[in-house]
Amino acid sequence: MEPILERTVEVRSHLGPNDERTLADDVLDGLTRPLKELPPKHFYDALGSELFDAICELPEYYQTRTERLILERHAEDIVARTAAVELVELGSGSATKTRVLLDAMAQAGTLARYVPVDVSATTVHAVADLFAGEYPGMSVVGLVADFERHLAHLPEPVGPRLVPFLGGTIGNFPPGTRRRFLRSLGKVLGPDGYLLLGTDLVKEPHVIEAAYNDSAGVTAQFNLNLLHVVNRELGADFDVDGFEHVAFFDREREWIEMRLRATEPQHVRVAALDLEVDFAAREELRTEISAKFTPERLRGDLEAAGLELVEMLTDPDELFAVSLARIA
Ligand code: SAH
Ligand code: AVI
Repeated sequence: MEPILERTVEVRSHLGPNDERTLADDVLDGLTRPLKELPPKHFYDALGSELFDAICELPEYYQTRTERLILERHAEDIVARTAAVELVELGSGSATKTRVLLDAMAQAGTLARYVPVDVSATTVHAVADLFAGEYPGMSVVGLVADFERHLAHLPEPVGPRLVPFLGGTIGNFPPGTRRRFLRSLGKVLGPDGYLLLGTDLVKEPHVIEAAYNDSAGVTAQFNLNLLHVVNRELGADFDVDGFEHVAFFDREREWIEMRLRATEPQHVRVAALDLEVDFAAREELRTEISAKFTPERLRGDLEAAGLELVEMLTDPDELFAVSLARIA
């Protein structure tokens, strides 16, 4: 007789209908500063998540295919070394590369549970439904949550944990916050867990800049979508056509900056905040930094966060790295 496999699928939301993912606070703080700025987590409404998936397919955006290649080469070893029975994935998005890890765990017979965590409700629901159907015997607990605020709501471990944080998303934190965030992962990992961290590597600036200035203009749409999000969620009246996409590599800080530049002076009202904001002609709003790593930068960040670099895996062209780390 076939064994009866117990599996459950559940999605828990820690972002209520009126929780604009801290958007109101971030807009108030960010648009009243001398250098205007908004954090990148607000890109990811349903359209923003779709646009990010389209970016991952672009010829210029080498990150996704390279990270997948590294995972394909090493998934079996990673699973054997970590003895993981569950994946707790931060910023999972549509989790296409995660399948490589889930397949390796299923093959090893250790796969018990998948916990995708993302601010994008649409992607968490879609991934939970899709993966539950594809991996019989695996439980799924999806968390619609902000990984900067809601890590305490993760379910108790069911055994050794692997925590993938892929795509280079760690590079989207400013340096101080990045180390603080990595430190907060210690509790999530526990004594026998491992972090699996994807980082984009420092390389020729023109290669990096091309990845954020693609010829099809998808990254520009992704960047500009942030203004649509603020218009819709906070009743703002940004004239989106009056802004242009800017992305450049800061060689000193070794990070990409994405900005939105007002082509002409623009007065914006944010109704929900009773806020009026002026943009001068050519004034810029910073929307994202995307830090690129050297092995030293990576080791330094991990050490400062109380983590130990166990192994750094890279591709033959050293474009991207996937690293295993655990509590020091
Ligand atoms: N891991 C996927 C997606 C990377 S895109 C990949 O490698 O392709 C970054 C993802 O992180 C998006 O899905 C976005 O919604 C999510 N994200 C960004 N900031 C977040 C936050 N503060 N909390 C939870 N998820 C966040
Ligand atoms: C999610 N994150 C790692 C992407 C990056 O490359 O920094 C987001 C992105 N921004 C523009 N293109 C892609």
